[in-house]
Amino acid sequence: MSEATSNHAYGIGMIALLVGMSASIVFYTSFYLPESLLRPSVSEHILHPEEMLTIDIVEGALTEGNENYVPNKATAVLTQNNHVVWVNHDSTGHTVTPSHRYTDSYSGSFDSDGVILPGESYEFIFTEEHEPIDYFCIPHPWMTGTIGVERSRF
Ligand SMILES: [Cu+2]
Repeated sequence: MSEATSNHAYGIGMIALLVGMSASIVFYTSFYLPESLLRPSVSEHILHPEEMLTIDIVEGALTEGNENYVPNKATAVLTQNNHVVWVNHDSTGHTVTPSHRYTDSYSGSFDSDGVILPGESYEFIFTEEHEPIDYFCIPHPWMTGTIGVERSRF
């Protein structure tokens, strides 16, 4: 009798263990995994490059014919200066708006989303190599610039 009871208890224990394991697998694949796959893993050297690349929106940028985004055709290099900041030194608000929607798989949508007020800035971390992206200012569409992203050669 004792042997039968212990076999029975062992069977229940095994079933409980299997149920627990399958519950963990279901949880892992349906909740944990999709969450962690949402953002790709990006090298720390890309997330924290050596320098930032500053693009100045210069004073007087709103006037057609004046310089606006300086440097106007900029190139960021991954791990070196792919964290880009647009600083508005002008006395009016400006935007940084891509001509064609651009989404970085880590940082999301590239777009200042509304105006950058005087004295304020817009930052974006580019994590992927890309040919020059055209961008402009919504209130002053003659203000245009490009930002390209290259892979480091070292
Ligand atoms: Cu503007």
